[in-house]
Order: sequence, then structure tokens, then C-alpha cells
Amino acid sequence: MADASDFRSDTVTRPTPAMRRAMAEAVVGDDVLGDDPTVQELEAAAAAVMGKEAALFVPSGTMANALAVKAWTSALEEVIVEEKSHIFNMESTHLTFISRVMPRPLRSTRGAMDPEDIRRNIRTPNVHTPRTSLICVESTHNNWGGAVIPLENLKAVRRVALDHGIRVHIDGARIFNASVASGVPVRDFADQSDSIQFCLSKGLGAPIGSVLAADTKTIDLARRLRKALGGGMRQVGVIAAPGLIALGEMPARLGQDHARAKRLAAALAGLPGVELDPASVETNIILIGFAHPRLTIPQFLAALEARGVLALAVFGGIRFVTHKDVDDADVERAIEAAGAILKG
Ligand code: TLP
Repeated sequence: MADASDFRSDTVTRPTPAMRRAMAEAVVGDDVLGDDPTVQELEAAAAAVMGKEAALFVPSGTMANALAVKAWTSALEEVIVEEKSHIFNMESTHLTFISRVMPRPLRSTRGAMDPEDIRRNIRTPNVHTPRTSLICVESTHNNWGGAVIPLENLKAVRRVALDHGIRVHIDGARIFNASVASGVPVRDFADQSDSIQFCLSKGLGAPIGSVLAADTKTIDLARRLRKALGGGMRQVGVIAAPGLIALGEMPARLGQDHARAKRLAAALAGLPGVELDPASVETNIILIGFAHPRLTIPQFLAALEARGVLALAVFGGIRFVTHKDVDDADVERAIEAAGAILKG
């Protein structure tokens, strides 16, 4: 639907006119041979923002997470993940398929795992058991409705990891949303990790791409792993160029998305069938439970779509995500449509 108000994800954002111009004018080279200056500029800028030695531009958040897990682990090892995390649930099993490690999912409070629970679940290897080598943390947490993992929790997780010689990787697909919502600089979050990945192609609006940041040795290894997985890209400055704009200019506007999510959440929360505590909406993701006397989730989504509003069924609920390509009018349209359908 051409003029739909699309709340399915912030991945649907289209490149801005400035991004398209940057793509057209990008200076490029063969990045597999190390010749693309635009990619090098993006990687250097990302490493600086994250306070890491080096960074690697990759096609997707899934590949960035997969490379991090592969770089930090070996077979016969275990990785602690949060039970609703994207890396454990929605990345086509690369933990087992690519890295051949055992995931150990832990419960959490809104995505924040209890450091003492982590400590209890760390395993030392013997003839029966794997070695725990990595802890993965996700912030903001997608399936916990965009929850920000508090810096204090990350610090405590990091202390447990250091006590046991274990690495920490942050899936920071939306770490800039976490930073804007909490006022904590992204670098302070990144400081609590050995590696962090973030997505340029979600709320930041670039058409493609994520960046993995870590120490130089690990990024060198990740570069080889990226090639092995077929992710070595050639004149890729054409997509790094909009990534530079995404990184430099787009975090500043994420607060607008958060304000719109709060407005939408407050209105949805009062409607029949909607299970939502609007106070739980911290960033740009609204995750609602749905139990309507007359409508199923697919029926509600179809009725919304008929009124030009798109949302997504996820994890037994429904997700609305705000982003730069939905404005106040789209939010009002969604509120009006949901009200008419659910009250009618
Ligand atoms: N999430 C997508 C879908 O996969 C659900 C979305 O629409 O939200 N980490 C987190 C926390 C993510 O939310 C996602 C994408 C990824 C990693 C993977 O990024 P991509 O899609 O670039 O592989």
C-alpha cells in the first residue's frame, strides 16, 4: 500500500534525499582489497563513537552478531543469552549453525538479566559440561518492547564476566535509541562490552548495514569471517555513504520517535482488547498483548491494514514501531483506526 502508515518496524525507513545524494557521489574502491575510502571513513567514525579500536561494516545486524559470536567462541562452549533475545530467537540459529555453541537462555526483568543468575549459570568445563565463553546482552531489547538495559545492570554483568574471564557482546541494534532515552552516551554502554554491534538501517534510516566494533585483533578476525560467509563487498562505499549520514545526523532526531510512541501507547492502552502499560514504553517500540472478545490478532491486523495502518504480529502480541517515516498524522491515523475497529 503506497500511502500506508507503516508501523511494522523501523527497518522500513527509506533513505533521505541527502543519503541518496551521498550514494550517488560516494568515492569508492574495492573494499575487499581495503581500497574503499568511504567504508574506511565509516568504520573509523563508528569505532570512535563506540570507543573501540576498530570497526567492521557488514550487511546486517544478524551478520554482525554472528561474526561476534564466532570470533569469541569455539566448539564445546556455551553462550549465555536472554530468553527473548533476537540473537537466540530470530537469527536463524546461527549460534548452533555457524558457531556450534550451546545457547543457555536466562530469564530477565524487561531484558535485564540478573548478574547473580548469570554467575550461577556460568559453567566450568569438565568431561560432561561446556565452558561458558560469552554473554550476549541486547539493548534496546526488541521483544521486551524496546526496553533500555540500565547502565548499572550492564556494569554488574560486565563485572561477573571479568571475574570469570568471559566476554560480553552487546547486540546494540538500537543502542542509539537506548542512549537518547536514558541520556547515557553510547560509548558508556559500549565500554561495558568486548564487542558491540549497531544497525544503521533501523531508526537511523540508512538503507542497509550494521557495524561491529571491538579491538583491532577481533575485528581483523571478523573481517576474515565476514569473507568466509560471503559478506566481503566491493565498491560498497555507495552504501557506507548513507551510513555516515545515519551515524552522524540521525541519532539527534530519535527523541521524536520516542515521543510519538508514547502518544500512540497512551491512546492504545485504553482500548478494548489491548493489554499494555503505557509507562513501559521507553523508546520507539510498543508491544501489546491482545485479547479481544470478537477479534483475533490476524483479524485486527487485517482491519488495520484496510484502513491504511500496518503493524506486525510478534511473540504472541502485536508490535507498533515509530520511526522517521511516520509522523504525527500517521500516529493519529493509527489511533483513530484502532479505536474504530476495537470499539465497533
Ligand atoms: N530486527 C527486525 C526483525 O528481525 C524482527 C525488526 O524488525 O525489529 N538485533 C535486534 C535487536 C534486532 O531487532 C534485529 C532486527 C537484528 C538484531 C538483526 O538485524 P538485521 O535485520 O539487520 O539482520
